Amino acid sequence: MTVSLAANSLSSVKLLNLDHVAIAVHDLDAVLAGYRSRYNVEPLYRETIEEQGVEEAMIPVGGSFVQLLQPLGPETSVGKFLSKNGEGLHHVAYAVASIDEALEHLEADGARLIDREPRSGGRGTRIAFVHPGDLGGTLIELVELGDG
Ligand code: CMX
Ligand code: CO
Repeated sequence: MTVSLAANSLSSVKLLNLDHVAIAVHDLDAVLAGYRSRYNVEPLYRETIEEQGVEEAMIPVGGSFVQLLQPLGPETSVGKFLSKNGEGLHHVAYAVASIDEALEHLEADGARLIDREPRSGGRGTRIAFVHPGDLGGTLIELVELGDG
């Protein structure tokens, strides 16, 4: 029975989709205009997320999004990243069925979590970050999609 419990808890934290790749930019309008003219794509959502210190645009590409992030100030996560690295790939985000179960599993597995509790993301999602020092040098965001 222990075996099937372990299998269940692992299947509930499996990555379901590449939800988005996020790119840090200085000028959201300019980069959106570039995506429009070069790649013929349009954002589906655009919103300011004070809690994350960003204005973001979500461009659908197939079953995933490109998330363009402009910082609200130099002391935000993305503002600090930009001043250190310049524009470029900031994080990858994977969809999970249950963010609470995913965080519980990651903590038990010894992951270096940035968030122990989920925060509010765009599109009514619940999100949590895993430190880039944890695995593969990549900042990872987990996303639980809302009902809408
Ligand atoms: N990708 C890869 N490595 C990164 C990174 C990133 N996005 N951001 C920082 N790092 C690395 C740095 O290069 C540095 O490495 P070294 O120690 O080898 O120099 C290390 O991580 C620490 O970096 P830092 O500049 O000191 O930055 P902080 O520790 O202050 O913050 C982080 C880094 C990841 C903890 C912070 O940005 C964070 O909490 N991020 C999560 C929240 C977030 O990014 N929100 C914006 C997106 C919102 C959304 O998607 O909706
Ligand atoms: Co993101």
